[in-house]
Amino acid sequence: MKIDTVEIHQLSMPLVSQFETSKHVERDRECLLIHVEGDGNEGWGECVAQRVPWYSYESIGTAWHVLEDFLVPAILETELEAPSEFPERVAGIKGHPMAKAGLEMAIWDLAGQIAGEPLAEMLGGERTQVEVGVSIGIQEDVKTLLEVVRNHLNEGYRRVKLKIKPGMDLEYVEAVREAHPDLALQVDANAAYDTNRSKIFEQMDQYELVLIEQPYPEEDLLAHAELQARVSTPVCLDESIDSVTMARQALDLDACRIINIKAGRVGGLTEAVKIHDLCSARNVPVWCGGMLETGVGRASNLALASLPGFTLPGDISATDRYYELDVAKPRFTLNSDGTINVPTNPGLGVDVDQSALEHFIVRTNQFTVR
Ligand code: NPQ
Ligand code: MG
Repeated sequence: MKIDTVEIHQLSMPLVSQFETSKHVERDRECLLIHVEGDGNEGWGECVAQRVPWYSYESIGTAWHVLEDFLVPAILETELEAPSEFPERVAGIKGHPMAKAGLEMAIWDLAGQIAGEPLAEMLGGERTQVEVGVSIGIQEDVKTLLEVVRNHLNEGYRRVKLKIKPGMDLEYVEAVREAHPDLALQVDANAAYDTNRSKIFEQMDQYELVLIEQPYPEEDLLAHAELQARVSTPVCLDESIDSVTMARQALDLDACRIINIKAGRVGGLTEAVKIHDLCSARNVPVWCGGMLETGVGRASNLALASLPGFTLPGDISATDRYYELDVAKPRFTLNSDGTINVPTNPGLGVDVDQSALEHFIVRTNQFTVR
């Protein structure tokens, strides 16, 4: 396939409710949508970098720059046999995994359109439905959190992840566990804890959580290994795992027993599948993380989560948990068994709604040959 046109759109989409983590509060999801054309077909991709680089060093601004100045020129008008060739094509450009993953996703979609094959099938997916859960931002008090949890359970979610931060942790977890003794419950600290604060996680063992996600700063694998040796709850890494190499080191160190896979964090679906394969070979459960994606990124997550090693529910909620109006059609809905259907149309299996898109565009740039 040969790509002759690339368009980058910066979007700003209002969230149904604000999302608060240990590091940042977001009210509007800003992201980049990438459109590629080639061989008479088109593909869409989503770059999950955010306006503010609180989750990782990438931002909308750095991704725009790296796409415009380095990534798009590296692939325009050159022959690509398969999307899996993309990572080696851009290997000379260090870092910036979210920028790379956004463009790679568009190339996967394009390849799927050309081949008439759904993304899930191209990646080796086996499920037609995937188990999902809901990620709940930090709430102002325990009472509010209990109401929010109750509402999501009424909607049909069967797994709940609570965002925590120092001072807003044990009391919240205890209250939710008390109200819902059998709920699949897990926590995510987004690297907010000091490494000498392991006591709080030792105390969490009594609440029988599915996992504790990224308690410590991402660079510190040893601190996570020390924690895993002290607690019986599995430690799960998110921010720390930016490649299959890092995943191997984390597992060798016993720094985690579960891995959250996000294609955006690791440079694309090709690398994400490699991490999945490594973990499957070692019997380490993985699950698909989320970045408050639009329907474009959500479709990609569903395809990825259909691979056999994704044995824990993903942070992939129904569209209406995040957006009143989305750029992609159809919207994703929750089935009564707490699953969402994996798209079956070619590529990502969703269409971008031009009028919705225009509603959210902040700026656009087009790159084309001749
Ligand atoms: C995580 N996601 O697992 C992330 C982090 C996160 C679903 O918990 C705007 C855009 C707000 C991206 C908040 C979930 C966000 C965001 C949190 C990503 O760590
Ligand atoms: Mg996380």
